[in-house]
Order: sequence, then C-alpha cells, then structure tokens
Amino acid sequence: MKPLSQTWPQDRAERYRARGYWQGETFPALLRARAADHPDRTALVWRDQRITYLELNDQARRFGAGLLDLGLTPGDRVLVQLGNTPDFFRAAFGLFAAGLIPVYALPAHRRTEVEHLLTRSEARAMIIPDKADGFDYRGLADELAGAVPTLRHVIVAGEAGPTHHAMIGIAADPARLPADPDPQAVAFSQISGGSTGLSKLIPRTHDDYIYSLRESARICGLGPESVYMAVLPVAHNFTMSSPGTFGAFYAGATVVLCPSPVPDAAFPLIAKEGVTITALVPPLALLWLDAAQKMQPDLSSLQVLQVGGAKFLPESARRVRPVLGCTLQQVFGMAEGLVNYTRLDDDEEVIVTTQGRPISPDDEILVLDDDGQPVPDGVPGHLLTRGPYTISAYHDEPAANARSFEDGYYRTGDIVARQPSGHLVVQGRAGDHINRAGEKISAEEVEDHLLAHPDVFDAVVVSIPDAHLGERICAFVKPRDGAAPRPLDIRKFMRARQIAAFKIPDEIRLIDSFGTTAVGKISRRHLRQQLRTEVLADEAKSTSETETT
Ligand code: OOB
Repeated sequence: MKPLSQTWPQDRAERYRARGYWQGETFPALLRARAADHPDRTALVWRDQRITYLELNDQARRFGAGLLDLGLTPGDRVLVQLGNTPDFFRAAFGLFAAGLIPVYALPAHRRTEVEHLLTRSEARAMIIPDKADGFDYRGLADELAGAVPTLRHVIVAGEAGPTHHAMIGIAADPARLPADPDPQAVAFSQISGGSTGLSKLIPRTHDDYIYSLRESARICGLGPESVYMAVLPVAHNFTMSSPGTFGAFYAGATVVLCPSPVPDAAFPLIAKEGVTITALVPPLALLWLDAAQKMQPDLSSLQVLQVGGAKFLPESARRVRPVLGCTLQQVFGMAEGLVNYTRLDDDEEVIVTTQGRPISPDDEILVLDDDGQPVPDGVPGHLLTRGPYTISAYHDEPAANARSFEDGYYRTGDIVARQPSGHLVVQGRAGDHINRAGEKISAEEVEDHLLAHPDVFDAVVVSIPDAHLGERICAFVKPRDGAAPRPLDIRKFMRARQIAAFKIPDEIRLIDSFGTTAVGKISRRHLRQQLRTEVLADEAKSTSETETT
C-alpha cells in the first residue's frame, strides 16, 4: 500500500511553525478538547436531533474503536460517501480517532467515480448511506466489492444487507484507540475538481488543515455563539473548512445540517435555529435572493452569507445586503489549499467586485503571463500559489504533478487580476474544465464517455456561459458515417455508464465536421475554444434578432 503523505521544504516548514501557523494540533485532540471544555453545548442539529459535543466525541470514538475491532489498522484508507447527516461527522471523527484516513466522495458520485477513488486510495472499507435521493448505495457497494481488490468492508449508515456492517453496530471501548497522530501526518484526502480526467487525491495534514480552519473561523467572525448552517454537501472543502462545519467545531459553535437547499426548507430553519452564517454557490444564492424578495422571511439572525465555488457576478452580489439584510462574503478557494475571503469589514464595493484575498500573510501569490513573467496589478494572468496550507503534490500522480506544480507552487488554472490591496478578481479558467453551479467537470472526461458510444466518431465538450448555472456543458458530437444517434439516447447511454448526473451534457449538438483547418491537425483545446466562440456568436445573434423583432 502506498502511504499518503504531504510535505513542505524544511525552511518553509520551520517558518510556518515559528510564525504559529502550525501549532501541532490534530483532529482527535481538537474534538476531545471541545468536548472537555463545553460538553453540553450543541455541536450538531439535524431534523429533531440535537447532539452535544460530548455525545459527538463519545460516539465518534466508540465507532473508531469498533473499526479497529473489524481488523482495520491505522493508516488504512476508508472511503466516506455520506450526505449532510450526523453520521458523516461520527464517521469522519471516528476515523480520525482510530488513525484511519477518510477519503471523501460526493453523494452524487456513481460507480465510475467511486471505483476510481477506491482504487486510487487502495481503500479497505467504505461508509455509505442505505438509500438517499432515490439511489440505493448498497447495490453499488456490492458491485464494487467484487471489482476493487483492497475493499474488505462495506459499512452502511442505515439498513444494512447481509454482506454489510451496520454502522450503528460498530462500537468498541475507546481505550483501544491509538495515541494521537503526528500533526504532520495526512488526516484525510480531499478530491480535486480535475481539469483532465478523473479526480485526483489531495492529501491534507492535520497541521495544515487546522491552520486554515482556525484562521477561517477568525476571519469569518465565528465564536461559541455562532450557528453555521451547512447547505452544500458537507464533504466539499468549502462546506468543511471555509470555515465550514470543521471551522465551526474549531470555534465551539453549533452546526445545523440543512436537509435541502431550497428556500422553503432553508429559510424557516434559519429562523428556528438562529443561524448566523451559511454558505452557497452562486446559483443557489440567486434562488434565495429571488425567493426572499417574494417570501419576506425572517432572516434577522443571519449575519453573513458566504458565496463561492464559482464566480458571483457583481450585479447579483450587490443585492445581498439590501435583500437578505446580511453581509456578503465572497469565497474563492480550492481543495488543493488556497482560500481567499473578502473581509467582513471590507468596503461594500470590494465585497461585491472581488473574490477576496488570501487567508495567510504567507500565502505566496504569483500572477503570470503566458511566458511565465509576472504581470502588473490589475492585469489578468495565471494564478500560482504556495503557502502553509497548499499542497505540493497529488497522491501518486507523476504526470499531473509535473503539470500542476512548479517550485512548490500550485498552478491553479485560474486567470485572475490582483488589486493593489491584494484582493483577487477571478476572470476565468485557463484550462478546459467546466464550473457548473460550483461542480467542476473535466471536458476531457465527458468527451471520453461520449467516445465510448458506438455511434460517436468524435466529441468535443465546451463550457457555455449560463444565466442560471454560471456555465453549462455543451457537447459537439460527430456521428460515425451513416449513424444518427439521438441526443436523448446519448444521454441515456451516459447515465448507463454510472457517472455523476452533473456530468451529463446539458446540450448535445450533432455536427458533420469539426471544420479542421487545411493543415488537418488541430489541438483539442483549440477546437474547444473555436466551438465555444461559435456558440457565443450564435447566441449573440439570436439575442439581437429577438431584440429587433
Ligand atoms: C472550491 O473548491 P474546488 O476544489 O471544488 O474548486 C476550485 C476551483 C477554483 O480553482 C476556481 O476555478 C473555482 O473553483 N472557484 C471560483 C470561486 N471559488 C472557486 N471561481 C470564481 N469565483 C469563486 N469565488 O470551489 C472551494 C473550496 C474552498 C472554498 C470555496 C470554494
């Protein structure tokens, strides 16, 4: 089994320690300390359940000890694919306590993604719900149990079948838990949005991640009286750490798990629980803004609305304070590390027009032109970054590492302009990934699925600006000679390949030829740009035609 690690050069590591960023904290010690300091404070609210810090810590530790009884050993990886329920936190903190390493998958992931993550991480176990949103995760796990050789245990939160363990039945005396881990050890793996192919594993250490939580909690004004509501999937880095649920635990605050992001569910919960801060992607923020104007809900407790994951346009951003009566905080982050926040006391104009500035004075930011030369402030360029909580390598990905990292800097793929204040304005992406309502989708991965269709000769996938989603997926498909696949059938075919639904193209256009130049060869990237430009020109034309008629 290949160990998961993440290291920094010695001089930087010493500096980060000397400056107090890395304080040697670990996740098991963190929750234990909160449970000792204020046992009766509510850590989690979910439907009619209220779980105190003492209960969460005890339940997690007993579960962690039970996992060791199953035969798992510290250092083993365990895939966690749970939604926004308390079981996610029992599982994560139980694994931390046992020295096991969670690998987070999203609830929307299906066989293709889950099999990939299990294989890449050499996972020994997976923790899943029984059913959620009409999907039975147990059936998928059974298929995978035969396909992934390292996978030994399927643990079900809910009703378990004969080949599974029920999560509730896994419990043992916490006395058998190991000593706290090395703060420099990997605590868990996040997954990359991925601009090429499938997601990569992002190993994060206790020290680096807890630094980002501690500072995020401070920047976002969290204290023991704060109430953070998790609306987006809790496994996502934004919801977990910016400041997210883990940042809220760091601050000893209460986390409310919202069963659905729709205003009808979220607004009453904000009022009932006195939610002070929550986080959304731009399309949801737009939905909330429109709904709040109609419904006039009581959102008086809400102090901060965070919006991130994709670009929130200034015109929408401007509506937040007048409509919702709270401060907007823009968040521009990435699972690889760097997170930028507008500060709560920034001028309103800075809040609505920028995506914030980095957490740490030691987040080093480079904005470079295509030749690798720094550009002046205000001029867009490629964003590269390194710092005390940004990784310098994906797990076991030599080719991707060579592409994405240089001199310890992570090449983010984002195009940004830096202002003299250090605030960044995101202008777009250099690479070919699609940011669909905050979900990152690799064009190449979708093309690959399309090419598997017997009637498809070639396919090119591009992102198209979309008023609701930010960007939508448009696939150009050149059928094989004589074939005429229907877009509906192509979509059905893709679903049958068991991929996350958000990767299925929103629009499929059949074309006869990709119009390659006389030279004959043209890079896929160039082709994507060309097709995208054509769609945009078509759209501009049809808008102006509608306007003139
Ligand atoms: C967050 O993390 P990921 O890993 O799902 O995606 C990172 C990418 C960034 O490189 C950027 O392309 C895009 O998502 N992005 C934004 C953005 N926030 C993220 N693009 C424009 N404006 C923004 N505000 O998405 C993530 C992780 C932690 C905190 C917040 C978001």
